[in-house]
Amino acid sequence: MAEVVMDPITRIEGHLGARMETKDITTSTGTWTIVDKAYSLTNLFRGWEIILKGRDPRDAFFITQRICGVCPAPHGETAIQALDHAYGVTPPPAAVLMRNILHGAYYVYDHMIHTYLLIGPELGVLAKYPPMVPPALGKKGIKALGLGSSYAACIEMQRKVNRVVALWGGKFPHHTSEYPGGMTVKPTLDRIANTLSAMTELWDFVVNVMVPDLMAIVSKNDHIAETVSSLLDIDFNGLQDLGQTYGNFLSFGLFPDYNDYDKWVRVQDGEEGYRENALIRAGAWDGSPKKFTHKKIREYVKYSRYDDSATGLHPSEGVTKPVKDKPGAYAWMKAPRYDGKVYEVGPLARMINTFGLKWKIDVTNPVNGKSFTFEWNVLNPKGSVIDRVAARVAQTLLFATKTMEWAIELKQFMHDDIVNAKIPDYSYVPDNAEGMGLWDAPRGALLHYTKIRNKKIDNYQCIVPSTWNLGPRDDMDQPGPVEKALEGTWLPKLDVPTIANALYPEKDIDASAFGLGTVSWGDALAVALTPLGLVQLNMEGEYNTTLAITIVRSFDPCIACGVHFMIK
Ligand code: NFE
Repeated sequence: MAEVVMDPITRIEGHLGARMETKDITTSTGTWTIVDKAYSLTNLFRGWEIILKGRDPRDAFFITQRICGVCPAPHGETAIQALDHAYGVTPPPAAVLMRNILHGAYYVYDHMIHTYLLIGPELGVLAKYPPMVPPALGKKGIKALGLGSSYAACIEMQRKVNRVVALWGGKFPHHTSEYPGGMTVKPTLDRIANTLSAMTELWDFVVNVMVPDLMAIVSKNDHIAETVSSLLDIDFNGLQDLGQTYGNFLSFGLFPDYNDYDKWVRVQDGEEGYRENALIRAGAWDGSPKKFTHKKIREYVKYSRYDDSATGLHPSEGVTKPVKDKPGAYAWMKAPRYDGKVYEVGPLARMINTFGLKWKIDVTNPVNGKSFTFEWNVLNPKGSVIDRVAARVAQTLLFATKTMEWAIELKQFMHDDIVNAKIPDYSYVPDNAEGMGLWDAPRGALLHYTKIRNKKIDNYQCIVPSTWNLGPRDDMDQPGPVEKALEGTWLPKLDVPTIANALYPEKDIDASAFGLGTVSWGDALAVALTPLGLVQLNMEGEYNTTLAITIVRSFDPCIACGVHFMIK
């Protein structure tokens, strides 16, 4: 058994590492090193409780958006939903639509950035040089995908869609326009028109670039999987074999229907349900659809750097006592579980809970009448790298279309002043109250809980997507989703000449000519190689970790968000 450490894992948000214990398996084609046990190292403590405790409860909307520069908007939304709930107010139809438009546009930005800027280079790499294959295979004509031009175009598209978020948010990141029970912006014709024109361009990008890029990845993957399988005489399906978890998928729901907001709220009250009138449903899929209730959520800390008294608690009762040197603990995240089981959250969870294992997304751009159909059969019902990417692409298409539809629907409320529920006045804060916000951020199910005492925050808690996906083992010793996804992954051992040839297959390299024989393979080199979309090495440079790191990235980790925080 060897220990392989990937730390830092780059091209994600925050400070993540993974420690892997290996074992060797022998097949007819040779001996391979695979991951036996994996440990997700969330190397960050942030202490937001110190900032939030004793504050005006409304500040949570502004402050929690600073948890993360990637997903500020969902934290704002979830904080505001917790405040709506605590205030006992529901937003009027125009406010529900404007919130949906703001977050619909935000989602397009977020899923696009992951598809191209964060995991995109990997998918090109895998298509070009599947790392377990001898570099010689690379010379047999497997070509790069040429995703580079889409990568550059995505940066410009991102700018355009973030303008839409700012139209409704006042600014982005860290929008300012939501208020308990509603919005502080008005539905105006210029906002609606600008939204429609920008989203039409984005819709074209999704249909003409993003979906074809996904299909190109699929077809190259099929080709590689076939080649690898026949050359090595193994059963290998490529990206669909990589990164499976437990087959349990959790979502809280997203984009409520303004005509039926009660159904949305009842789930905040603890009722079991699907929020089926929302565009994305709540659910706890475990092979078949199951209703969701937040009452089944618990957090465990056996392997987390928190006092054991915090274990097994519902978020409304949680305690956080950090213990820096706790024996056996290896994470700053807690381990959230649903009904005692491990659930994956995120784009795939949303799609499966809403559409099952076969998706047919028929959309029509309401501005110009262009139609498009996206179809996908989930390739691995336990989850995989390619299914997660496909789910993001499907949602980008769906949400880009819906954002336009909501903007058109909003026109009927344009001359309406009712963008806020009735609360006594803008300075009103309830004396004592509790509220639960349940939303889905791009990386998955997001929960904020606020407890107000004497008009101040007495207790605030978040359970965020990356905590579900990247958290450590729980008290029952069940590995978290990413840990589970890593186990069984191939980690081919490489020597320096092999690495050199993998990097530059067109040249028959004498490694010493590059001075590679004398390079110290530290994390700096691993980091440097990663953005080039080439072979990724563990810190000692002995193992090729490209597959492992691709699996981790397919979850779109965010450690800044995921490190649990709590105020009491
Ligand atoms: Ni910081 Fe986030 C999202 C939230 S989560 S990116 O999406 O909430 O891990």
